[in-house]
Amino acid sequence: MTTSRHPSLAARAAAVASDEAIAAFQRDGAVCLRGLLSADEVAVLARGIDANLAHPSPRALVASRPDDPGHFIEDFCNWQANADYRSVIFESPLAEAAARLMQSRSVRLYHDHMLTKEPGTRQATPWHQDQPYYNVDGRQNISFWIPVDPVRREATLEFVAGSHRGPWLMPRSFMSNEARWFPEGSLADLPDIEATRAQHPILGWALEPGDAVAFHMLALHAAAGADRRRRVFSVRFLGDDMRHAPRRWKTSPDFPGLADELPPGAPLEHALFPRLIEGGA
Ligand SMILES: O=C(O)CCC(=O)C(=O)O
Repeated sequence: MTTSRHPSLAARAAAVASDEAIAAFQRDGAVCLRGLLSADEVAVLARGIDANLAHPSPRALVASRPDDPGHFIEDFCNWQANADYRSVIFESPLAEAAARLMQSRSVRLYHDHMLTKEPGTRQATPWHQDQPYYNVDGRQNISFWIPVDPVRREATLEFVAGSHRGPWLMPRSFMSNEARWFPEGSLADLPDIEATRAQHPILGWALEPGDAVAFHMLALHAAAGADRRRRVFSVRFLGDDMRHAPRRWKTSPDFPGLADELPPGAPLEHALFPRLIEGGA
């Protein structure tokens, strides 16, 4: 399945995902795109997040402790059930911006991920890379972190510039710090970035609704807790060279049964991962 694209989307994406932004994404693994979404698109997305919060899926999880004065909730893979998510994923310039930044002819949806921190949430999102949690291999990939509430510099998503060049580092569970994905010892552990912040080229931007931060799935990133409400939609796309990499363990998110349908190394040609822009694999 490939969706038809409105001609204006390419021009909107080119205005924001400029040549400078492409160079920054390729160099740093993360870039801030100001005003990528319109006020109407942000309103649709906020409505989608509120509906998702009111009716979380069975995949939702609480990522804060019971004694946290706030609340951190995540949910995954809801685009098929949530019409507002679909509208923003399929009808906004996100896919065109993804193609430009990834330098990819094709763009395929990977999944959506909602992350809301209620006011007073102490729980930080620890430093991590996303790709080691996933069932995909390849370099042409991208996530957009899209807040629908203003986010101050102190509470924003931060990145270690250049970390998207690798290596892969040990993914651990956010709250219990367990190595659930790769066997203990099989990947190097992350350095203690918080303890040595001055030694790392850390990037982060205060954001207004409509802004989006685009980042590579290997970019090291983290976020503090939230003193104000912070509703975020992250959506992830795959480019030409991305391939299915089934794991022996449950990935996050999990795609139950997919390994029986798609062989290792195959393009993600499956109804779960619709192609938004044609070309390439
Ligand atoms: O929103 C957060 O706190 C973390 C976001 C994140 O890790 C992601 O979108 O991959």
